[in-house]
Amino acid sequence: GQLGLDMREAIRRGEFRLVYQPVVDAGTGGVVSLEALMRWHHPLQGEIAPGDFIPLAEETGLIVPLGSWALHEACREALRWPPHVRVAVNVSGVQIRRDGFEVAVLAALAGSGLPPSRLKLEVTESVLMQDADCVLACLRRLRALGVQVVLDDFGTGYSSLSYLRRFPFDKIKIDRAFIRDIADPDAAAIVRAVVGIGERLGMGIVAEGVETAEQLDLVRREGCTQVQGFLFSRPLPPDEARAYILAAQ
Ligand code: G
Ligand code: G
Ligand code: MN
Ligand code: NA
Repeated sequence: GQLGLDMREAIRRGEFRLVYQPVVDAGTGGVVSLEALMRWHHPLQGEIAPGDFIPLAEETGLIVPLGSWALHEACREALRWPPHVRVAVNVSGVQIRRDGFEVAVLAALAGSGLPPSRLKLEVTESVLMQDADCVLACLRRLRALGVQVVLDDFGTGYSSLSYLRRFPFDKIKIDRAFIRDIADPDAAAIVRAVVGIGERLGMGIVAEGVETAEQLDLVRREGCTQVQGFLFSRPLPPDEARAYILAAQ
């Protein structure tokens, strides 16, 4: 379709931007990292959300250059933040299964000068489902360099627990559907169980989609270690994100 054709040109014209959403320590309230989220500023259609162009980019293969661009851009931006603050980049399955993914990550780090320990990669379990051996080996090598690997959208797939055994994730991000419903004792019980699994496996738990003070109180009580959501901030353009970090210190 037209959007797919537009996308190739759009990369070249710089129509893609990253916005950054803070992730906060559940205990101290300090900013620990920011998640980079892609936006497309289309000249005619205005801002297009990733849900509408990432699947297309995956079909056309453009997710590979687009994903490399995002890695470079996010690493470059993170260098402007205090050194304890990490940047998280979402990685698509198509992108990670292609040869050259590891090289692209290393190039983004080397090109920006960002230490590997300041980069987090967010992957969903679907990333690990096909060609899993090669993907896992690559993620293990990156992790050995200090790059953190986060399991995103946890609880939405159908075989999550087996992946927890196959890869030493640094963190598990509980899908926001569970946080939305956390006032419901059943949803809270699931969050508590995931926190327990995380503790036994040495993986911290991030609660995403925290929108209210009540939800924050409940995810804290259930033992989530980090929180993210509109209660703290929407995803912000680079300058506003930097100001947020500095103001929160
Ligand atoms: O920001 P928003 O809620 O619209 O993001 C919707 C989805 O798009 C999320 O699941 C997010 O992981 C995905 N997404 C956002 N930015 C990127 C990106 O840079 N790469 C990939 N692969 N996915 C992204
Ligand atoms: O799938 P992934 O976790 O990468 O998606 C992140 C998406 O979640 C972003 O598009 C972001 O805009 C969205 N998001 C972040 N915080 C909140 C929130 O508090 N409520 C809702 N509804 N969406 C959120
Ligand atoms: Mn994510
Ligand atoms: Na998520």
